[in-house]
Parts: sequence; structure tokens; C-alpha cells
Amino acid sequence: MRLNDSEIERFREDGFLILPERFSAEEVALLKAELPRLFAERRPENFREKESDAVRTAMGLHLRSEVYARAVRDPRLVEPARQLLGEDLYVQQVKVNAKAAFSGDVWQWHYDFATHHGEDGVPEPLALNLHILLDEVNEFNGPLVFIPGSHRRGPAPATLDTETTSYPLWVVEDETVAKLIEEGGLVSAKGPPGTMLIFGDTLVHGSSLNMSPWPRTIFSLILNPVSNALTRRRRPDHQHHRDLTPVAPLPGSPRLLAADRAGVETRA
Ligand SMILES: O=C(O)CCC(=O)C(=O)O
Repeated sequence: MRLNDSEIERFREDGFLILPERFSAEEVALLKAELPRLFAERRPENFREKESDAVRTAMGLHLRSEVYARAVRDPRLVEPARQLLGEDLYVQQVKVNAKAAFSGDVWQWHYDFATHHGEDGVPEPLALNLHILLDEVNEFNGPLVFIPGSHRRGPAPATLDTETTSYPLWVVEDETVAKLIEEGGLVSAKGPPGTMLIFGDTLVHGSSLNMSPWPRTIFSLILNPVSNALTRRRRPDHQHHRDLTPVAPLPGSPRLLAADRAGVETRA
């Protein structure tokens, strides 16, 4: 569950980690089984694409689903984050980002701290984004693309883009991105379902359109130190949760499945 020394070194150097086989096929199936119900709901937490009714991102999921309430406390997510940051963390944001087959839209080049700071007044770029791939992600269905080392350049200038997609995002201009790519290259975060990603708040990343017939869904949990909490409450709770209670990892193993079996037995 804990990262080893070479993973920590790679994270510090590259700004991200791609960790295969962290969650089982059964666990991924459990997380995915919730999505048709959650995506069907008409509520502000579900952002739909600009050009279609497909869900682009569905937020606040730990408050809408027992399975996701357990996922945010899974030690495989919480413990590496606590190890990297060394302090108590609260759940800042919980979502599934979807890219529907043939139409899932882009995420422009950005780094998360630009939004966390610009919108929510988060003081320091410490938050970590922890992902679980829920589908196979390949080069065709819109993988996340990272610019290795871009976090070491410090926060780049960013502007708020409310036009390109249905989701307002603080984005980095092309000239800066070109320089960062010249220095660091590009890595696409591909892998089978169950692969975990970790990336930091100033790592520049984006993703392209899904032109393939294969949908792409990714679970994302953002954890931020309690000592670095938001100072502005402009955005709704589902975009940056106000509950600063430190997240406590669930006991037991394997986490998501064990809890589900217990839940099934209780309900039976
Ligand atoms: O889902 C994607 O492709 C991009 C997501 C992203 O950029 C983020 O979670 O910050």
C-alpha cells in the first residue's frame, strides 16, 4: 500500500506515478456498476458535454453512493497520499470523469492548482489527484497526457476558459505548454482497468477527444492537507467540499469488496 523509495523518487522527479494492478477486476466492476444510476440523475453535480447529453464528469459521488463512500477511504488511495504529504488530509473532490465513445470532449492543458487557487483560494499547491482507471485506457480513447517534470517549473500563468467545454477550467497557454513539452516530453497514462494514477497539483496535463468506439471512465479523488484548506467558498460544495474532517483509511482487506460483501449480508 505504501510507496517504495523508487516510486517516491519518480513521483518527485516526474510529478506523477502510473501504478498497474492496484484494484481488482471485481472492484472495478463494483465501481462501474454504480455509474448508470448516478449518471442518469439530473442534478448540478453531473456536468454534461457541451455538444451532447453525455456525462462528462459526475461529482460528489461519496455522498451519493455507498460504494464511492468506501472508495474514498481505501488505504491504497489514502495511505500513499498521507505518505507523500505527511499530514492529515480532507476529501476535496470526488468524481468520475467520463469520455463517451466517439464524442467525449477534451480537457485543455492545465494544472489543477490554477483552479484550486484561482477559484477556492487554496494557499499552496499540495493537493494530490488519485485516479483509478475504470476502463482500459489506450491511445485512442482519450488518455490523460502528462508533461513530466512540468511541476518543477512552478505554477505557470493560467487563464479561466469558460468557452471550450462545458466545464470551466484555468488553462495554460500554448506557448508555455510547447516549452514544457520541449523540456519534458509527453507521457500518456494508459493501462488496464484497476491501474492507479497519482499526480500533483502543478503537473501540467490534458486529454484529447475520444474518437474511438470505446468509452473511457476514470475515478478521481483529490485529497488536500487540512492545513492547506480552501479560503474562498465561491464554488459549490461538490466542486470543493467544505468538510475538513481528516479522511480515515478503512480497515480490512481487500477493501472495496470486503465492505460490499458485509453490506450485502447485512441487507439480506
Ligand atoms: O479526465 C480527463 O481526461 C482529465 C481530468 C483532469 O484533467 C483532472 O482530473 O484534473
